[in-house]
Amino acid sequence: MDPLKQKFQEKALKVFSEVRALKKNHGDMIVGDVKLSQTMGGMRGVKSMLYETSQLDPVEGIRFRGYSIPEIRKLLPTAPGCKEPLPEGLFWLMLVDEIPTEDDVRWLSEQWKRRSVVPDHTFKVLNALPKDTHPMTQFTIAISSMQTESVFARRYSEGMNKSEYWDATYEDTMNLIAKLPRIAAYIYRRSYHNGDVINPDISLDWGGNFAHMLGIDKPGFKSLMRLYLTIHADHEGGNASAHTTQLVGSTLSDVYLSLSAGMDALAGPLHGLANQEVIKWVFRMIDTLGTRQPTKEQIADYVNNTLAAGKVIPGYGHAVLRQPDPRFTAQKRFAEEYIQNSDIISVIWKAFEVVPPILQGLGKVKNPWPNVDAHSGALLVHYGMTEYSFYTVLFGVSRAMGVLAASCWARALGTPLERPKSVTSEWIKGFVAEQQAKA
Ligand code: CMX
Repeated sequence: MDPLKQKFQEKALKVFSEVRALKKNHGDMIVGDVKLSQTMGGMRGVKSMLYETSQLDPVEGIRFRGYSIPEIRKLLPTAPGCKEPLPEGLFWLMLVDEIPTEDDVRWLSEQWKRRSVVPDHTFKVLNALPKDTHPMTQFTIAISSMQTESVFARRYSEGMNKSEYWDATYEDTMNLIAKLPRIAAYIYRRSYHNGDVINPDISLDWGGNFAHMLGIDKPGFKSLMRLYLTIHADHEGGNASAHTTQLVGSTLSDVYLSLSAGMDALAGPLHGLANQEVIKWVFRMIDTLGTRQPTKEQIADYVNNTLAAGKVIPGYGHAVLRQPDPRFTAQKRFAEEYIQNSDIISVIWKAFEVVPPILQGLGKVKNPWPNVDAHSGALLVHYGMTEYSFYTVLFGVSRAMGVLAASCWARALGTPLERPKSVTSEWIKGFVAEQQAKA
């Protein structure tokens, strides 16, 4: 058994017994009341999932196995000549709850290289799609098409014992993550660079090789990709992409199917697609105002016009966070350190000053601060990747690490089929009348 799998098995067996005992001995404890506004309002704050790999605090932001973004930037191993963490290190941390050594991440990079071969039919499936198919649609179709390779599906059909589900899911997870950069880069080169595909560089790590295959050679882009792929990986379990992956996985679908579904959720404009919407919005602002260096007053007018047109300001607000997103701050720090004189980044920073008071003034927005998507596109534009329809695929490659590490845990802990209760508006009317009669 490989060393990561062995470590995972040891940890998971321990947590499995603990979780079983907690459920058996304390299963009747009340975790919280559910208000009608939560039932009707997207289930905000309802504690209804077990999800091991990360936890989100409304004020502090994300912690991966207890470590904040500034901490992982300091503690995770890096590539030679790069200060940013290797995403492999974060996957290791999320899966086995330990900061990996340099050797550990080197081993993981090697593993992912070995497992990175994409089946031929996946390229054929992609080639059959119109070139202007949205990259996220191409991405989810490519992931589903590789389900032919699922170890879990094969072993299940051969009558696998449920005690082995975690093992097959681990194999699928490792194989699938390994292949994603290849697929994503293929989609990018096919959609925007006449299908001029770049072969992998086997001397590079997972994120560095992805940057290489995208074909962006500017110094600093590999560092950006390593940071980008690390900070987008996970945001606890309730967000739409993680929750969808978990929900679909709970039916014992394999991770090819559940990740594909999770990526469909990421492709919505209120979730991951917001990263493309931000740059589209900024490009339109620049066009409309006729300047690449708008003043704060001009940006404020543009924001007010967007709101008056009944649209949201992309990249602002969050269902859980109530402070500027530390993932936004990490990207701002990166720009401060590595990038001078970028008009587009300067628009993002001015918007950071202008947008929150305007949103606050609406009196209904719970979080007026920027989220992860407010900054990411400007960094990509700076390095020459202006094709914003592709941005959510980058988010997806990263998010796969978190949701698939969590899928391994779900199988190891025997997380059951999800089946919450729904109610009709008739039921709600009756419930309200009953409560009022009692009062
Ligand atoms: N611009 C304008 N209005 C906003 C807003 C924004 N950025 N954020 C919230 N609001 C509005 C909501 O649309 C809602 O209005 P109505 O009552 O008229 O429907 C009201 O404020 C209350 O919403 P909320 O409770 O503050 O926010 P939600 O938890 O319902 O929604 C989110 C969260 C992210 C969908 C929302 O803030 C939004 O639409 N933001 C813009 C899109 C975006 O950046 N999404 C990416 C989020 C991060 C990610 O998942 O990748």
